[in-house]
Amino acid sequence: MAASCIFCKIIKGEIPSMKVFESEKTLAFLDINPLSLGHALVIPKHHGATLTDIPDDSLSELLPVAAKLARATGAEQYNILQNNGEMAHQVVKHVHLHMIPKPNENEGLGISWPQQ
Ligand code: DGP
Repeated sequence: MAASCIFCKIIKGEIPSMKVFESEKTLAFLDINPLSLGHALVIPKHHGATLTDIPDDSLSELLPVAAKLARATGAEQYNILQNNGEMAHQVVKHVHLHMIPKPNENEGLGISWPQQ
């Protein structure tokens, strides 16, 4: 944990968030500035700024959780994005995957977030 990190504060419950998944090593919550309905962030509870700062056993959970959340939105198409460093447009210096669903044509989404 890093005292000044906004995502560590979310993990600790010091800042409110809309949590959509939690396990021992991973947390997912809705992005405060969503690019689409259901835009979620998947983060390791281990603090680290970029991928190389995170142990493999935490890193390896992130993509399966993002896929699980994508499935839960009902979206047939979605983006998974992950930025490392300011030149790569990373703003929050705690590793996170963006899961950004695209609405299905003429249907929208039928989001049903998974149980923890
Ligand atoms: P990035 O550019 O990849 O570092 O994106 C950081 C994302 O984090 C951005 O889409 C907005 C989101 N974000 C920043 N602060 C908060 C917050 O306090 N709560 C939530 N839910 N999301 C946040």
